[in-house]
Amino acid sequence: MPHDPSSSRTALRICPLCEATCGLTLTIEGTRVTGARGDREDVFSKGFICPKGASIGGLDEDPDRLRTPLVRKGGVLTEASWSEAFDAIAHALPAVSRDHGPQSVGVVLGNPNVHTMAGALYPPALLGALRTRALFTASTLDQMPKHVSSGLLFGDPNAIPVPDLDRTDHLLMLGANPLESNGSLCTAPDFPGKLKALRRRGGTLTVVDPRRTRTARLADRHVAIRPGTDALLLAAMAHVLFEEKLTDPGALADHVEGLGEVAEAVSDFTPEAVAEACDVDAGAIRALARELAAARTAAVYGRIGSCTVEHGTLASWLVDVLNVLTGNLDRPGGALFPLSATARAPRPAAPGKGFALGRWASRVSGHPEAKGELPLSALAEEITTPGEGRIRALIVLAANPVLSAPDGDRLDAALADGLDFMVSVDPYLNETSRHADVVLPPPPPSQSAHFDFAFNALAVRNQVRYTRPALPLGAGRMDEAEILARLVLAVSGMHGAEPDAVDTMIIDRALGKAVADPLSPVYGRDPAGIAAALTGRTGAERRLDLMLRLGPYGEGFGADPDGLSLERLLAHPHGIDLGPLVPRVPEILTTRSGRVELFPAPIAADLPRLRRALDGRADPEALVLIGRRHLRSNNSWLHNVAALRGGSNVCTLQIHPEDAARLGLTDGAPAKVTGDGGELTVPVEVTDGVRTGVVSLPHGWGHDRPGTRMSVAAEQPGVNVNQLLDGSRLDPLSGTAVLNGIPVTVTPSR
Ligand SMILES: Nc1nc2c(c(=O)[nH]1)N[C@H]1C(S)=C(S)[C@@H](COP(=O)(O)OP(=O)(O)OC[C@H]3O[C@@H](n4cnc5c(=O)[nH]c(N)nc54)[C@H](O)[C@@H]3O)O[C@H]1N2
Ligand SMILES: Nc1nc2c(c(=O)[nH]1)N[C@H]1C(S)=C(S)[C@@H](COP(=O)(O)OP(=O)(O)OC[C@H]3O[C@@H](n4cnc5c(=O)[nH]c(N)nc54)[C@H](O)[C@@H]3O)O[C@H]1N2
Ligand code: SF4
Ligand SMILES: [Mo]
Repeated sequence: MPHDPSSSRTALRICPLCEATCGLTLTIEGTRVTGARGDREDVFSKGFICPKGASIGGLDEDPDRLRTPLVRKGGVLTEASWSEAFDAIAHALPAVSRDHGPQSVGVVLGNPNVHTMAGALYPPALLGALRTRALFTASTLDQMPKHVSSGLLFGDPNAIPVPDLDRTDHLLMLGANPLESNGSLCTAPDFPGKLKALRRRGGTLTVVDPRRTRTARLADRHVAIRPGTDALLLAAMAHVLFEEKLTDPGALADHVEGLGEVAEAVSDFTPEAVAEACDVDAGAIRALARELAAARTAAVYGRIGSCTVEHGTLASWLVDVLNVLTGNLDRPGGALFPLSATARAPRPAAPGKGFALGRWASRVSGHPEAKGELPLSALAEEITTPGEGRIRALIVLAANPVLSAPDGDRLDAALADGLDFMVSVDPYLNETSRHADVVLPPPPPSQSAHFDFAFNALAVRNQVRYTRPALPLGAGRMDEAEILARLVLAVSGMHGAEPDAVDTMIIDRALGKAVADPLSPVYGRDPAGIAAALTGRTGAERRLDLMLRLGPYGEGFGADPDGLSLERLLAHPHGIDLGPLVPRVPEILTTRSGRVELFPAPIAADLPRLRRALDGRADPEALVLIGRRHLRSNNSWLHNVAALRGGSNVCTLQIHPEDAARLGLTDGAPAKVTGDGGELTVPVEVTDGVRTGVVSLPHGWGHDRPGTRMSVAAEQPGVNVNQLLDGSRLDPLSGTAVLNGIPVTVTPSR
């Protein structure tokens, strides 16, 4: 049939814009995405869509998106061909590594890597090729405390229990605002609808948040806690459970150790002792604990406001301690471990290797590694501090740390003056990529395939979906998988080889392991024969096929004819439902004891720091800063989509009317905010939606630096909240930046 480029058609595309992973039906006219609606037949999202997903066409065809690689020539970033770009990389990067050692090349991975197939599939090979430990990711601005606590409790930092939203009777949510964020570390399309359904079926929702958010307004009970004190609140709840003999780990009892030690450890965290620090009444804390214990099923769930704080790892640990103590960990209606289609197939329970922290440390400040990463807050000093191992070259994949990490001005200067060479893989010329010597732009979402390797492992229902590109690659475009594969080749002395060579290498390695593994369905078979049986149009698809076929639901290369493969998935364009979450203990545990280690040594060693937080008396006049998210934005890079601008999506300093009156601040007038790392001037928004003693600014703003190409964002640049931080405040166990609960002073600005 002849192709009429002007005709309109539809195509399916999983939305990459947040963790909810909604299935979208795109309207395509010619080569443009002219509309998007929720795919009602999607097995998981069932038609849900939010304003961001609906505006994906505007993002897709944003004229500011880079269309060709940029290469710095005579100091100026200039449009260049792909071969010029990769030649420049192959010329510069291996030389830095050779002359100054592998640690002199740093890698920064940003948030969208968990939203693209390429970002899931190639960074491990890139790091392997570079042999560098200088890895920094958005995780240390985000969920690293949860990884550390899961690593310590369960042996696997990626074994993160998610609240069973569809079945729970009681949800205690701390520091999360899914009505704006659409959920995080809990992949649930239509999170708002699921919360409403919970209440409709007679369940209860408690929200702990210093702001009366849209989520808090939906709740049965809102606890307006003082920022940074959730660990104290949770410890006191655990105390009450022990004191009132309300603990009952249920089916988990045989698989947990350390209960007695936890009881002892929380003995001095009485509700009365924490009440003042948290600014939550002791009676209310007791009630929270009793309700949690009394609920038929319940789940405790903590997110950003419980992670990016002074005691982030302790709070993350206590969330699961409470789930364990009340018998809700690993039971339907509680908090369960998902089993994604590309995970390793479950195997018989056995002790594992456990989780180690601090196997090495950062060069300048000696921050311990966590999960192989160093704190993003320490990147600038690793570039600017002279000495052996100084970072001299940087590869930045889908990250904008100049805005997203503490003290952007310092990092900005370090990127400008401290590097011999920098590569950014990014669709935009923004605050970070403007410093690169080579910018490699991925194609727009419509031209990329999509599979959620990360979020299927955090989803409230097991399911699997895959969408191929809705549109063919535009002229001069390169798929991001190919970009990253060529980057791997360029840094490993194989510049110019076929990018498929990277996938073939990875497939061969995986198959080599599988055929030698007595528990694998392909044990003892010929790897070449299996490799030849893989289907898929691209290296990335062949790798997906391999993972699906060897995964928990896989057809195992003939072992289970009804099992999953890429072919089978392609035959189900709206996805395949794999059922509700099911208990996975003890099979999922990889601790050395083979049990849930409820009181790990690093946690014990950090508790005195929490105890000290009990002593400080709060100054009634002091202000602390917290963040917030707006439904129509996404970190630092969606402010360029005109359709999403305006409304409540503005960069203002929210402050309670009493604080505003005391400080002489008026709504709409500018205020000067000062923190450890600097000061900024921003319009005031007086609102009782934020509690007293707290001010709130969103992050991802501050689009006023020269040399960027984000024209819509630059019209209303806002201010970079992270300039108020100097990068010194970290959660010590995880290296995560303290982004909430920062002391600031606020004065009227003339
Ligand atoms: N004060 C404060 N700071 C925060 C937070 C906070 O709550 N408060 N939140 C933190 C959190 S949770 C996170 S995750 C971090 C995020 O930190 P980052 O990951 O550094 O920030 P993003 O703004 O998500 O930047 C993503 C970059 O990826 C690019 N990009 C978009 N799509 C693609 C793609 O398909 N491929 C590639 N290669 N690039 C793409 C964008 O243009 C942008 O440059 O910010 C953190 N910073
Ligand atoms: N629209 C939109 N959606 C997004 C993003 C976005 O930028 N915009 N970013 C995505 C990313 S990268 C992530 S990680 C997720 C995050 O998803 P969420 O964790 O749901 O993110 P937030 O909306 O920032 O909610 C955090 C809440 O914590 C509260 N808080 C601050 N400090 C404290 C504290 O000390 N204690 C308690 N209990 N609460 C506190 C804040 O007031 C805020 O309401 O959202 C994702 N989705
Ligand atoms: S909720 Fe998230 S995944 Fe769903 S349409 Fe909105 S941005 Fe996309
Ligand atoms: Mo995040």
